[in-house]
Amino acid sequence: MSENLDAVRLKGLDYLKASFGEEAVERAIRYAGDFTVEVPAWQFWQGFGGGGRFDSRGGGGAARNTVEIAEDAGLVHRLTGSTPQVGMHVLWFFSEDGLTGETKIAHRVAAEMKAQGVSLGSVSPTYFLAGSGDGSLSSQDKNTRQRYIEQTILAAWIAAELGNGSLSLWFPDGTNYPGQRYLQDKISLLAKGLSTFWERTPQAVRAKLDRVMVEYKLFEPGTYSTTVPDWGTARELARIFGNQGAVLVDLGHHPHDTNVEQIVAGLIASRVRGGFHFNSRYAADDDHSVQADYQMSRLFSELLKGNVVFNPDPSANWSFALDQMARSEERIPSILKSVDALKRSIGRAALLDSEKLRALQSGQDLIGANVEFERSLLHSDTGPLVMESYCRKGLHPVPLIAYQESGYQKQIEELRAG
Ligand code: PSV
Repeated sequence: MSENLDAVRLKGLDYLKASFGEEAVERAIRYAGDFTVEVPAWQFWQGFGGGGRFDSRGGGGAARNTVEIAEDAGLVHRLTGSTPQVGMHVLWFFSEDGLTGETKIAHRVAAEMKAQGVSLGSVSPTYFLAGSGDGSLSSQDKNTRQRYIEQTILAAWIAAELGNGSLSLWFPDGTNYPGQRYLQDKISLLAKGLSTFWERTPQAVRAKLDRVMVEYKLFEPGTYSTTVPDWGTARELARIFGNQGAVLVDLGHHPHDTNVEQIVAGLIASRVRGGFHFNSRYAADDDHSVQADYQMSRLFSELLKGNVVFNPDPSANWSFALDQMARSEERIPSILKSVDALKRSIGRAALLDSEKLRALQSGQDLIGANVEFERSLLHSDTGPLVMESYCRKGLHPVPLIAYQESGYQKQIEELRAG
């Protein structure tokens, strides 16, 4: 098998060099190798149902607790060398009762991650568990709002002290029927709650935070209205946090066929800081693994063009995380597949001959520009250069195969059964 892989890698690289030139291929190998992405703790975990949301077929061996999540995340990072951080939800992973987060538990989980060679990444306060039926920060109940403000302050502290400095906010706030609530009340309360959170967060914590990301979602769980439905609303709310405010783009939160790269391009051009939750929206949400499709390459093309991936100034870079949770599949292969898809996509974007494209654009050669764009972003097979990027790190050229050959899946299925 590995001899065959070597042949595929080497012949594939020859083909790519002949098509795009040595320099472009080297750049693409470097970008594919250097690209890192945060993995979501919840993907490894058995506690949360998702994937065609409520599907529970298959996918044995899910982690039962944070120690096992750390083991799985550590393994994924050892196989890929590209997933050093793990995204966390306070009320899922740092709480006994799902209502209050505890710093003691956060410290313990951070140590569990460290023991496996990974660390805490972005932190989400978790606004969608018990008691948020009428919303979180937009609830009519003062105590509920208060509880979630406290929760957000705590999440900020954890993100600043134990995580990567990114606070990630997604609100399940919305309504099921017209008239259920005044929509203006909901958005005003939510904005007020965020302002109060920010005012009350100690300056030392605020200073250590890199960014506060506001995520939007067109639908769900509210079936009639969603309080933060689009990037514009998220942008307005992010202003509360000044230079630290950012918009989080989650691919699964748009209608099918939305031109998400147009949204991303607009945010970058307006110098709005950003973050990404990668997934595919086949489930009309964030449940499925990333697809290395044309759109994913186009997104990376905008990100590279905007210099928000490998910018030497880290604050200029967007933050990149996977957000997937499908119960119907084996968890670790699903993550490995996503990492591979992202690397293939950034590789395609890196192959683009931007000078040639510019010349075609200047000459208003619409079809010529489109053909040139598609040559790298749609038609190229970047698998061989992704393999090469792994080989250069001393890793197996295909982490998914290394995983399948390791016997780990069988081991966790037996060990964690029941
Ligand atoms: C909401 O659907 C979401 O996309 C948010 O990012 C949450 O943090 C994540 O999924 C997990 O439910």
